[in-house]
Formats: sequence, C-alpha cells, structure tokens
Amino acid sequence: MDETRQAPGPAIVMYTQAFCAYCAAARKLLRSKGVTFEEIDVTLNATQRREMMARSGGRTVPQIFIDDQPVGGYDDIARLDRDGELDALLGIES
Ligand SMILES: N[C@@H](CCC(=O)N[C@@H](CS)C(=O)NCC(=O)O)C(=O)O
Repeated sequence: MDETRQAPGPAIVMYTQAFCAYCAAARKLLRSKGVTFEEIDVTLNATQRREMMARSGGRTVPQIFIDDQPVGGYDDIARLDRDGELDALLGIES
C-alpha cells in the first residue's frame, strides 16, 4: 500500500457561462487556491442550466458546489475566503 498517497480533495463543480465576469472572478479565486475543479458551461445548454437552478436554487452564474453542497456564487466564496472558511471547505490544510 502506498503510504504517501494523499486523500483526494472534495469534488468542486462550477456552473459557468461565456462572457461572465463573476465566473472569471470565481475561476481566478479557485485557481489561486491550487484546487482542481470541474466547469459545466451552460451557455448553450438549457438542460444543464435547469439542473443548475434546481440544484442550487439560484439563477445566476456561477453556481459552485463542493462535494455536491451548493455554496453559491463568486460573492459567496469570496466572503467565505475573507472569513477564513474557504480553505477548509476546499480541503486545503493550513
Ligand atoms: N452575486 C452573484 C452575481 C452573479 C451574476 O450576476 N452573474 C451574471 C453573469 S456574470 C448573471 O448570471 N446574470 C444573469 C441574471 O442576473 O439573470 C455572484 O457573485 O456570483
């Protein structure tokens, strides 16, 4: 068994659309944390946009999920970061 293997971090999913300044800001913040995340581009995909709205309860993009839990959009993760709570949610050890 490989004792050095790291536990995988939480699954991070972000619904986005093209030409979206808040999506770009959220992408930049998540990238600055060095975490891997999946993007679902709903620009031309009404089915996935409906799925996003149903899962998050929100209608704007981005909508971000950590281990299937909705955490909101860019303002929300920026607030969590300011409050010192985002790293733990992202599985980043301090
Ligand atoms: N407070 C939200 C604002 C998100 C937002 O306004 N996104 C725009 C696109 S960049 C949007 O979805 N606009 C469509 C709408 O308001 O219905 C956040 O920080 O994520």
